[in-house]
Amino acid sequence: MTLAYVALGSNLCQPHIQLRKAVAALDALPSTRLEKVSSAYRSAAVGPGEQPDYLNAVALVATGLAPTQLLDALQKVERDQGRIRDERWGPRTLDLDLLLYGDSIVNSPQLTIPHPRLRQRHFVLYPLREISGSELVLPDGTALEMLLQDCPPTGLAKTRVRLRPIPPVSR
Ligand code: ROI
Repeated sequence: MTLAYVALGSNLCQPHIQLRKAVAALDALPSTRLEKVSSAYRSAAVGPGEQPDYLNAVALVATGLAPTQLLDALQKVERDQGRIRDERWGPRTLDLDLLLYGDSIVNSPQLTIPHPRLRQRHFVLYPLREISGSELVLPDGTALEMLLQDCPPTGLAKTRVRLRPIPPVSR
């Protein structure tokens, strides 16, 4: 099993519902167990043009899937939740990005790990730190803490949106 971090984002069709469904879908992937989910964070859309605010989160999964198998599975979850791959920077019902896969570095035409835009996105770095702790080091040796120093959380708001079901009280 390999530990992998996945970023979740949505700004259409009730983002909190989209993220909640996606978290459940991650836990239901074959050979995969959901380990942790960050809080949901709200932020203005980064990138060109006007579009609704985003809700973002990061999940940690333990998976027996290979990186490309996990990518395929994530893209299927996106499609199942109505994602149409259209505009490059456009609004989306669900975006799932494979951020990190163990200590692997992957550079193939289909897949780049660590995710190429992870380093400059506050809406990824802060939820990532919430579940990884600040000691996380990327496979190239960059400390997460260094990236956070260059990326202030301006306009990023932690919400009280619940992304996982409340576990039943055990007696
Ligand atoms: N902006 C924010 N705040 N969150 C996202 O998930 C996000 N995703 C995108 C673009 C359009 C770059 N902007 C975003 O794909």
